[in-house]
Amino acid sequence: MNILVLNGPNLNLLGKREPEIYGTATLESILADLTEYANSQNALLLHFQSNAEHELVERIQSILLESSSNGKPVDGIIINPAAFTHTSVAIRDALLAVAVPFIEVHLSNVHKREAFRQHSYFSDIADGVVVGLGEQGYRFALEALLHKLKLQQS
Ligand code: CA2
Repeated sequence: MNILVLNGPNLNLLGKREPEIYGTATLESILADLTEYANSQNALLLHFQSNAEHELVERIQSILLESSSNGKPVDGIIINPAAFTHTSVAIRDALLAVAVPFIEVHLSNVHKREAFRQHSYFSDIADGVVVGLGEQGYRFALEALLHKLKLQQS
């Protein structure tokens, strides 16, 4: 099983700025934990972070090409679209087009923050949403996604 983790703009700064909001873990340490857990479950973790909306759209679209060639198919997606959560119809449309199950993750509790963070272009089409649990949220999302995919396979 191949799981793609997608992270949006500024998440490359995790652990380096604003630890009071986003925690002290770096993106590298979060990915190391996810990779270890994925491997223990015989799954492969793929990761892509970008500050550019079109690059995220292109990475999602590339799943269609990978599935029809001999590339690695993606079975599930964990996405923290970051600021694009609140703005991106383009990333929403790309996820709808590939139709791969996905879980939306937010480190902070967006519902406790500014009003503009309380609308997501993803939550109504996601298989699940994890909000406000910091770095652990990615791990919970991975466990839930693998569980769901295994149930679908059996
Ligand atoms: O809570 C989340 O995970 C967010 O997706 C993070 C986004 C924010 O725009 C969303 O409303 C909620 C911001 C990511 C910025 O990441 C940084 C990490 C470290 C230092 C500065 C920014």
